[in-house]
Amino acid sequence: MLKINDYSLYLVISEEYGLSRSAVEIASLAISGGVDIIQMREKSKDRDKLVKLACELSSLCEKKRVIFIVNDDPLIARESNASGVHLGQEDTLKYSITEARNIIGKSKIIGVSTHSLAQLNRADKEDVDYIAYGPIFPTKTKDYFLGAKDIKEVLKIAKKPVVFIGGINLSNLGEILKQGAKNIAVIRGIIQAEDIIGRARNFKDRLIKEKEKSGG
Ligand code: TZP
Ligand code: MG
Repeated sequence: MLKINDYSLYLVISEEYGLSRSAVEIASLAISGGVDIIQMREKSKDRDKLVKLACELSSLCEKKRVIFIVNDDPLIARESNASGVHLGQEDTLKYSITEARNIIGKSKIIGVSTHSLAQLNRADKEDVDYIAYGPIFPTKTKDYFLGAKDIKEVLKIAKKPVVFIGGINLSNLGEILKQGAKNIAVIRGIIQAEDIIGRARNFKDRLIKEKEKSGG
């Protein structure tokens, strides 16, 4: 089973923000640039289209040994043989973590979104494999942001890998790495780059440098 290592670059793909490039094209370029994890996050496609796209992305990622995560729906994750599923707080009202685990199986990855220290604390005690925390910086996807001030506290609390998300770009990345962040997730910072390969590589190079600094 693929697992989430420290200093992972996690790309969340929403085709609608991809400047007319398809999700598969974005994924393929980003993989060439070195992303470690890809999530399909599509909010306006019907189920058939989601399953078809998930299957395409899943086989591409499997070939390239990249982790593939389906957002929102453990059944689609299972149907597409994804590496795992990512659940938002509201998704866990539909599928508890236990139900999601029963659907996708023990060897798969479950990630959960958290937006406060209280949610993070709760998620850390559940049967999840990683925790997303954010939005850290202003982002068009959410109407609020948490700031970088609690990153150290988050990392002190969490025993699971934490992926920081929200408005992360090459200019503010240093600020969160300085506080100890190891994994980052990005949407627009990568998928809206003209040169997706180059941009993913820039992010990944910074993470590799940080890993080397930490002695890993
Ligand atoms: N959850 C918290 S922030 C966010 C999600 C899905 C969106 C991140 O997008 P971007 O473009 O990297 O700010
Ligand atoms: Mg969701």
